Amino acid sequence: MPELHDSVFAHADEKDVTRALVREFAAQFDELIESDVIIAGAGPSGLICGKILAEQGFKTLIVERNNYLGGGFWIGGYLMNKVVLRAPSDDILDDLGIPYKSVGPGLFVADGPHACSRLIAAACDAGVKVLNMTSVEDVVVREGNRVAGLVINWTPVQALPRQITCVDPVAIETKVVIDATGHDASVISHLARRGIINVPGCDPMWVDRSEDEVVNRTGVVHPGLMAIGMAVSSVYGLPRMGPSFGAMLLSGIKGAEIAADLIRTPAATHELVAK
Ligand code: 48H
Repeated sequence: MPELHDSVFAHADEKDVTRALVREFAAQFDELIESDVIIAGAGPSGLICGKILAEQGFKTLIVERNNYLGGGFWIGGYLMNKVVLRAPSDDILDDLGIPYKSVGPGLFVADGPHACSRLIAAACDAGVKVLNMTSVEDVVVREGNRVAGLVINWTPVQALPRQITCVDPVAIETKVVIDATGHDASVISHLARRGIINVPGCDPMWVDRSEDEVVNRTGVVHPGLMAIGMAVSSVYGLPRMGPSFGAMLLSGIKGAEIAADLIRTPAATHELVAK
């Protein structure tokens, strides 16, 4: 053991720490002002989608309004941190190295914290960059209302009383925006409030129907804008599935395949709108 007066750590002054923080953040943020794809929401669908796109070499940014990543994947349901999934989602758990238990024919249970942390690590390892504590405030559009980016602001700014300060947001541009914000479909709802698209919200629960439908309807909802995960249910009025997470992962994987095609052939974003 070193003596109390010996320093174990490398020497640094406060200014060095502050400079390291500011310079590294600013350099990364500068890089992310233009990306190949922005995923709004770091729940299970957004994280797995980002992982696959980053693995393919696309510059992938996830914007998440909370400090923590993982969305509803930490807590499976009813404040119980077990995640239930149906086959064939066990293949994805195997790929991610998430331990799980078989509890019935084609029915599996994993620990929420273990599953969620493995998924976050996989996305980060693949090269996904994250702006957390950052909320989507609006969309950027170009000709024909094609979505070309997001308007973002620090999440705590929303908590400031308007009479104290009004902090203008900034905008970031991209080739494809993916709404992975869950029930709220927060990005798509910015088009809905202007009457450009309809967001009916999800239908009552019916797990056996809903998961297939979410995956089937995953895709482009408007030029430049896709929906994955629970946002798909909200946009198409599909039944909800409760705390069963396989469709979130499969929807994210399908969304990544579609986004990759769109990034490679941008003209397709104008035509390929899911019916
Ligand atoms: C930045 C935002 C904003 C915003 C929201 O809810 P999530 O876990 O989303 P999915 O679709 O990956 O998974 C849904 C699943 O968790 C679930 O709720 C299920 C299966 N429900 C079934 C049922 O019947 O209820 O994650 C969405 C993420 C969260 O982390 C939000 O904080 C974030 O998006 N988010 N981020 N700007 N405006 N809005």
